[in-house]
Amino acid sequence: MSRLYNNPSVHMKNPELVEKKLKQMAVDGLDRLMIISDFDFTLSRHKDKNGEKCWSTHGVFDAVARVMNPELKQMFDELYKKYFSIEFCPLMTVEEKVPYMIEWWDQSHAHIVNAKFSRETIEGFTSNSRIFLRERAEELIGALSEHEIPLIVFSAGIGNIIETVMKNQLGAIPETMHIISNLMIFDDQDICADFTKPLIHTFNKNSSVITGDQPFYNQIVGRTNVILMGDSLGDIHMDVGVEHEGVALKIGFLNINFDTLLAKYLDSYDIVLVDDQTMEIPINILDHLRNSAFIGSRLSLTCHE
Ligand code: MG7
Ligand code: MG
Repeated sequence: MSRLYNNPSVHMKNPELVEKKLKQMAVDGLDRLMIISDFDFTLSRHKDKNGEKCWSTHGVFDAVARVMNPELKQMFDELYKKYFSIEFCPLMTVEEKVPYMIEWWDQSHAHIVNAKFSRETIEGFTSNSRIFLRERAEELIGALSEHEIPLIVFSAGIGNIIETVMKNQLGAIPETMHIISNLMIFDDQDICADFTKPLIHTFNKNSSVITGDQPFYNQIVGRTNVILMGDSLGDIHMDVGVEHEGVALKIGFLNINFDTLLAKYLDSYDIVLVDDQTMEIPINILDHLRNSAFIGSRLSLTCHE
């Protein structure tokens, strides 16, 4: 098991607690497990192999605007400049950030709707976008599907774009994967005319935005344990309200501002992966849970802090 953690990107505040959670999950077995994951910069890469920044799902519209409507690009840039620093500000509280996030998403979506982009344009730009699944994400998603472990992708990005990326890069979306996100609504001319409500932004990713009867309810009922993955501090409550009374193991990808954010991430996430563009650790954990279903082995961890 030390192999899992003998990795310089892994940081843990409380390795004993991680060990305890893993043990419980191993005892309970894979049929009690589900995964809840963020998409942008969690399932998708933050940087490519050359160290160049990748895009979020909203970033597709920066590219569309750059080509089709430079004035709109200017407006998106101004919004980004103003609000991104608030989203990741280490000094502001979540409560202080929320109204700004609503402003950002509302304005951005209104600009997209006003520009009347077609489905074809959006899908075309998505297929040529710099959104790439993390290294070994395909392998992880394949293993989850093979073991019928539900994967709930919970994103404040744009669900239609996630779907296109998944279809392009995985071939198809497994039956055990479900996307909860902001969706574009197209009119009868296939023009993007609105976004679904309630709006999902960085800091309201919890049961308050999961409305109605979810079609995947049957798949997650009885799944008492959760592995949660995110790259923002707003991702740590994604399991709140999802009925599970067992263990939640939270894995945080810290992509930026390592020095100022690491302490906060260590307080919020069980395992923090610093500047790691791979799904190696989640895969190792899943492998471990699979194997220990037979062995019930004692886990020994070495960590780097
Ligand atoms: N994000 C949120 N919004 C925008 C936008 O209008 N443009 C760009 N380029 N990025 C945006 O998964 C959600 C992530 O997407 C970013 C409205 C935020 O930084 C957020 O973390
Ligand atoms: Mg994210």
